[in-house]
Amino acid sequence: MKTYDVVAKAIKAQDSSHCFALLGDGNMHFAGALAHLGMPFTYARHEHCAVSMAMAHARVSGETGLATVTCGPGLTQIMTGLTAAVRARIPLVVFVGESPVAAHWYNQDIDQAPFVVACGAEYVRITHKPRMARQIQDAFARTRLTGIPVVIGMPFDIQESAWGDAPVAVASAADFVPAAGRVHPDPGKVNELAALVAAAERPVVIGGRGAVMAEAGPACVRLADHIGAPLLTTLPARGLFHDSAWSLNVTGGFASDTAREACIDTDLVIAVGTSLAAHAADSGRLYPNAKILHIDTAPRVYSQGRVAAHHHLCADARIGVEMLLAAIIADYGPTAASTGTWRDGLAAKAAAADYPDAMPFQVAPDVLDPRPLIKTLDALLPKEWFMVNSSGHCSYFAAHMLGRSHENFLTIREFGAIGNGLSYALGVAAARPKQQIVLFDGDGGFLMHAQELETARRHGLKLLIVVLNDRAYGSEIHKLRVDGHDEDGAAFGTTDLAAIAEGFGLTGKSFTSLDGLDDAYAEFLAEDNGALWDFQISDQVVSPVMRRLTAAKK
Ligand SMILES: Cc1ncc(C[n+]2csc(CCOP(=O)(O)OP(=O)(O)O)c2C)c(N)n1
Ligand SMILES: [Mg+2]
Repeated sequence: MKTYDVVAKAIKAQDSSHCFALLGDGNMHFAGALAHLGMPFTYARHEHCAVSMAMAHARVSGETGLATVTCGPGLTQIMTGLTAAVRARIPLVVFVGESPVAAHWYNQDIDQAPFVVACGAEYVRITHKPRMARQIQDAFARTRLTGIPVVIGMPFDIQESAWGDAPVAVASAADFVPAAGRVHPDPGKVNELAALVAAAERPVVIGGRGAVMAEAGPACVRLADHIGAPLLTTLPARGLFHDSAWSLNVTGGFASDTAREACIDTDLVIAVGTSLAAHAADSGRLYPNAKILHIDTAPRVYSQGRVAAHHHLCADARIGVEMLLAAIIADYGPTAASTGTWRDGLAAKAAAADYPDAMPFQVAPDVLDPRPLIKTLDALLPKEWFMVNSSGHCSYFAAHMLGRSHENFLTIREFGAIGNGLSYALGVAAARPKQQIVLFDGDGGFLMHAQELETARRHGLKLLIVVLNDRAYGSEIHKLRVDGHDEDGAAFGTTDLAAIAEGFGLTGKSFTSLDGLDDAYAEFLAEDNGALWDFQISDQVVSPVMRRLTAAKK
C-alpha cells in the first residue's frame, strides 16, 4: 500500500460523495486510488471548472464539495473559483498535492500557501504521515463549520512513498462537528420586537439562504400572512416563497417594478437569514423609509460598507420567526397592517404586469427582446426542471422565471465572476442525476469556458444550455455607451454558438425569432443528447439595474 492509498481512504471517509478532478503529477495517483475506492468522478477540462463544479455540487447536495487538481499550475488556475467559494461560504476541500520535498529543483514548484491565503481560503500542508488522517478529518470539519474552503497540499513524493506497517485509522469529520441544536432567541427581545412588528404599517418579509438552510420558508409565510406583509427573497434564495400568492420574487438590484415599489414604501423589513449583502439592497437604494429587523444566528448592524440593519434578533431563522409570530399573536392579535390592503394591491399589480420591467425599447426585427423571450421559455420549460442562472447583464432577465422553487435554482455570484455557468450546471448534474437541468448564460460567460461542453458530452450529461446572446459583454457595453467610449473591446459580433455545440457532439439551435422553438423543445425531449439554444437578443434592452447604475454615472 502507498501513502496515497491512505490519503484516498481518509478522504473517502468524509461527507463528500463526488470528486471533480483534473490530473497531474501532484494528484493523479491519489485520484486513481480514490476512484478505485468507489468515489464517482467528473473529470473537467480546466481546473477552475473542476472547483466550480464542486462548489455547485456542495450547494445543491448540502455536502462538502471535493475537487482535486495538480500542484503549481493546477493550483494557480483555481484562484477565481476558490475566491468565489470563499465569498459564498461554501464548504469545500481541494486536494492539490505539492512539489516533491526531496527534489533539488522542480519546474512546477511555487510557494502554494500564499496563493490560497490570498483567496481567503486555508492551506493545510501534510508532510508527516502519522498526522495525516487527523489533518484531513480536521480540514473537512473546519470547512463545514466555517464555510471557509481548505486546500490540502502534500508533496507527491511523500504521497508515493510506501505506507509501511503503520495501522490505517481514518475517521469522519462528522465526529468533529457538534450536533448542538438550533439557536433559540432571548424571550425578552422577542417581546420587544413583537411590539415593533405589530406597529408596522407596511412590513415586508425577506428570506435569504439562512432561511433556506433553516427551513424557515413556511414560518416566514405564516408570519407574513398574519401581519399582511408581501414576501421577497434575496437572489440566492430565489423561489423560497414561489407558491405564495404574496410573493414578489426577488429583492435587490433585480427586483421587479412592483417589488421595488414595495421596498421603497415599506416601513419595516424583516430580513430572515441573510447576510444583508449590498446587492440585496441595490447598493443602498432600497428601503429609504424603513427600519430593518435582522433575524439571524449572526445578526449585523454593518454589512458591505453600509449600516444594513437597525433591530436584531439572534436566533435560528425558523425558531426566531416562529417565536416572534407567537408573541405577536399572544400580545397583539391583529397588527397595524394585517387588516390593510397594501400587500393585496402589490400582489395584484405583480400578477397583472406582463414583464418585471415595463420600460419600452426599440428592438430590431432580427433579434429578440429578452423579456418576452424569458416569458415564453418560462411557460415552455417545466417548473420542476433545475435552473442555473449564471452571470452577466442577461442574468437579470432569467431571474424572473416564476413559480420555480428554490430547491431547483442555483446562482453563485458573491465574487461577481463570469464564466462559471456551465461548470455550475455540471456540478448540479452530478448531484441531481435524475433531474433535467437548464442553464441560462450570456455569450461572454459561456465562451470563457466552453471547453466544458466536452465534459458534459463525455459524462453523458444531458443539459439544456440557453444562451442569451447579445454578441457582447453586455454589462460592459451599456456602461461604455453611457461613458461615451467606443465598444470595440466588448462588442464582438456573431459567433455561431450552435455550431460550437455541434462540434462537441451536442445539438445546437440558433434563434433570431421564436419560430421553431416548440419543435426544438420536442426534439430535446425525444433525443438522448444535450442541446444549446442560442438566442440572438437585442443589445438595446437595458435592465433596470443597469439603467440605475449608468444613470448614477451621468
Ligand atoms: C472573470 C471575470 N472577468 C470579467 C468580468 C467583467 N464582466 C462582467 S459581466 C461581463 C460580460 C458578460 O458577458 P455575457 O456573459 O455575454 O453576459 P451579458 O452581460 O452580455 O448579458 C464581463 C466581461 C467578470 N465579472 N468576471
Ligand atoms: Mg453577452
